[in-house]
Amino acid sequence: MNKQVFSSPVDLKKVTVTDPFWQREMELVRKEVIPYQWDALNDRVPGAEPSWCMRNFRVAGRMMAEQRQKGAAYVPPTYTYRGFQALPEDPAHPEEDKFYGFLFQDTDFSKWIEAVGYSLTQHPDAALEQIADEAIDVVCAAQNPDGYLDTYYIINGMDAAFTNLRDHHELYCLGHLVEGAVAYYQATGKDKLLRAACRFADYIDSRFGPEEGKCKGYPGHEIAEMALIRLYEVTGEEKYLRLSKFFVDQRGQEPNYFTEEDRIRAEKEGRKWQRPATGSAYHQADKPVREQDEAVGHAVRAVYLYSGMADVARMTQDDSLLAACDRLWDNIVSKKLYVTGGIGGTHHGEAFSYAYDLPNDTAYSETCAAIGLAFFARRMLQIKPDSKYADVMELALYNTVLAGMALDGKSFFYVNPLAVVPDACRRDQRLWHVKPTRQKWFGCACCPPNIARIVSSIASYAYTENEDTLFTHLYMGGTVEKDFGGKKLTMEIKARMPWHGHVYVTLRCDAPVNGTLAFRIPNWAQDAVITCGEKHPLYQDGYAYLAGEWHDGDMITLHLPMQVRMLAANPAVRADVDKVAFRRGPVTFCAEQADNGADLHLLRVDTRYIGDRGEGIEWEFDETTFGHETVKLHVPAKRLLPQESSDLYTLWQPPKEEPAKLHLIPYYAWANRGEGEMLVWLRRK
Ligand code: FUB
Ligand code: ZN
Repeated sequence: MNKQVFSSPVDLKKVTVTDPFWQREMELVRKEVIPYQWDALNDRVPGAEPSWCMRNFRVAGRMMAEQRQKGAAYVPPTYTYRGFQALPEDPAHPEEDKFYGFLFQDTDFSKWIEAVGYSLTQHPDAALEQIADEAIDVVCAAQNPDGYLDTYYIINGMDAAFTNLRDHHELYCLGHLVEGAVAYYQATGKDKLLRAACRFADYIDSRFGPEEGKCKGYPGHEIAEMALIRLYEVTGEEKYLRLSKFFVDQRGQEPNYFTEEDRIRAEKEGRKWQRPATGSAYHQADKPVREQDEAVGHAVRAVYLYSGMADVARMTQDDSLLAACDRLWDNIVSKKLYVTGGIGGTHHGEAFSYAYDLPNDTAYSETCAAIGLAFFARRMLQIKPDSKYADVMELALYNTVLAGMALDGKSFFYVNPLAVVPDACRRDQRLWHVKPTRQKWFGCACCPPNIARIVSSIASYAYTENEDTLFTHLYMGGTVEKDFGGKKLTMEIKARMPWHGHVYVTLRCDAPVNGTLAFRIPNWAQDAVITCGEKHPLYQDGYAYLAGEWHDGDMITLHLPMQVRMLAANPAVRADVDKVAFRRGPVTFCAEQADNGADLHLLRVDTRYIGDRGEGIEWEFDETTFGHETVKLHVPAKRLLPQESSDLYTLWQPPKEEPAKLHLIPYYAWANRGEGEMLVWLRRK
């Protein structure tokens, strides 16, 4: 491992994002998603499933106040299990002192406050900050005196805390709380929530660890691993790094913690115990992490774990852990990644399927999983600046992550299929997880707030830095400041990604500055050209390094050609044999009924007229269809004509086809013009 090249995301306060594409997305989060989410957290969205989140914090806060008042006389509740998702018997009259919602409902707040933090960094807003401060007061009032903070157990009975680490998300709640608290602290300098998060982490640290008498368990849903590293980075407290490393190292060791925990619970509950047939693979705990080489189980959990592993590998310079990360990365990218940057082939367990099983219509491809893949990619980039990570990060971001949110920011996809026939989604139980239109909100609202937090912090995926290098991984218009040995250099970037491949960088500094600027050459940009006066770049692992002395007004120009590319999948992907998909730059395209009529399956791409560099495909910039600039493709095709007889089966005859054009739009923009069919992989002639 070469520590010299390690890097960290730039401080969001040192960045501005002004390019039309990302600014539009960030403004949607700021103006639509954050306020809407706040209403959702407070159960004020008519017709939407209540979140119960802030209500649970208030109930727990009342219990804490009662505890303080009664002192030793306070009798805490004895634990009652009320289901993975507790709902009131009469929705109009929830009981005063009960916990409702999914048992990880607290994280709705944590993700909201995290997005608020990032948004405030770019766009100060006193009114929003006041709402956030008041929300933080409510949350902090719910914290146990010992630091514990998960309202599910505080309300339902603390005696059962940590008895079901596998399913009950306590450490997941810790992780999200930490992420939210750090973001809010970094944005505002206010540390009330950060202190609460530290107290919760300290309490967990006092209960978990290698020392005798401490619990040897680890998160059933990962995220604490990477969150604790963030807490370590912001506080400098080594104990958080040690705890994160403990969770990573402990995972999958024998005797298997989750299996034992389940056996003990069964004994207590008087239930007959059977070893789970699937082992602990769903939770990535079937083997110690350093022995894992296949991405398995719940996809969000998996990529959150791998992100934490990458963080620990970097912090402790652990080569064996990094090697495991690399194996898992390669496994995902070479066998389990959708052409849209999504992951998770099956809705059973919201999980990775086996190698090359990437069905299009029954795909799960959860929005959160694509977000987690971007987390993993950014962390690998922090260890090794290799464009192979950034290429996948970019693919996930521009396609599945953005598809998760409607173009007006008011509705969301949880599942991101690559083939949709709306009627089939209603009639066929195998497709019930697939929605042909975005939903207002979800009882299990993991995805929308996750989109809010990644979009509003997009600059921390675009730029990372170390002492002497500023890395640009994604191109977006705006500015970024870098301190090189006490001297400030600002890059002013003009870019119009993902539609235009020209990037213009102007450097600003008061006095000459020495340092290295590294620019990613995307895998889609064949024959990229970089010009920078007399300086010549050195190329390594997909980055162009420009080093030396910089002066005010120096310019760097990147030309990243964006041909339309017609892609085929490895023939081992049964679902995509004899089909093609289209990309231009980092954007994957799809066909929608709105442009092509119904029965998309009758259209075939006529590949005879398409060249290696996309010759034969017409494309145009289009500002009208979606109200912002996009690109449309027009692909030569044939349409199968209806059969004359109504028989189900007839003797085969050469198909009767008429010439047609397939009109394609960016995948992220699908389902914004009403309900209709959609296809990413198209049959080919
Ligand atoms: O379990 C918490 C979140 O809910 C997961 O990350 C999502 O996949 C959804 O199951
Ligand atoms: Zn989700």
